[in-house]
Amino acid sequence: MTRTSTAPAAEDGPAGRVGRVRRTTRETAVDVAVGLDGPPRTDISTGVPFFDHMLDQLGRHGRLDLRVRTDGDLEVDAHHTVEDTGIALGQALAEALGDKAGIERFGDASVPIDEALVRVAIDLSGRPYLAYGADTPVALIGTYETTLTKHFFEALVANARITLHVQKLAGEGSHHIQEAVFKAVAVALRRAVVVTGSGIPSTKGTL
Ligand SMILES: [Mn+2]
Repeated sequence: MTRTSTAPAAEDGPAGRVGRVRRTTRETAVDVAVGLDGPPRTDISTGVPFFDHMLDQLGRHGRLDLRVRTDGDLEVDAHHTVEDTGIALGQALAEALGDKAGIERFGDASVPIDEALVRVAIDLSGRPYLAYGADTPVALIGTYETTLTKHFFEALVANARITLHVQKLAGEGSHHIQEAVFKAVAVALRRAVVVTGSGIPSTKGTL
């Protein structure tokens, strides 16, 4: 079956450093627009309610202009929808970051939600690497499989070409743990993309 694109994610596109990716396969049609310089707003629709909730947290706490429209084969399960959204968002982030001139490059954040505490460190390094240690006590939140979150970040990291460490330091509630992951990634990313200088922040001269 061929997927048809839904309405474009961004009629009035984001300003400043922006990336937009439209990606259609036999399994999904994804339209992602991301702006690193605001204005902060989110418009998310993937057909997977818990995933929408998490992407909304990513956008809000990252102070991103984030639009996501994914029309996926949910009749199979949410796997392709989550993974392909991660691929497109990673590509859009890479596009928005451009040559990375002047950015802070590194960012970290520790985010608690009640009993849950998650620490995240990011390097906008040009090299994809994910270290993910945030397992959850239960495998399902609603109909969302919590292992999909790691798949999402694998896809995002590979396509944005960033190094991402995610560590759960404490947590009992699976919803809290997963939400703390997305919020911590958001805050760490916000800190890493900030423009504080002018040159490329690498002794190699490129990132
Ligand atoms: Mn929540």
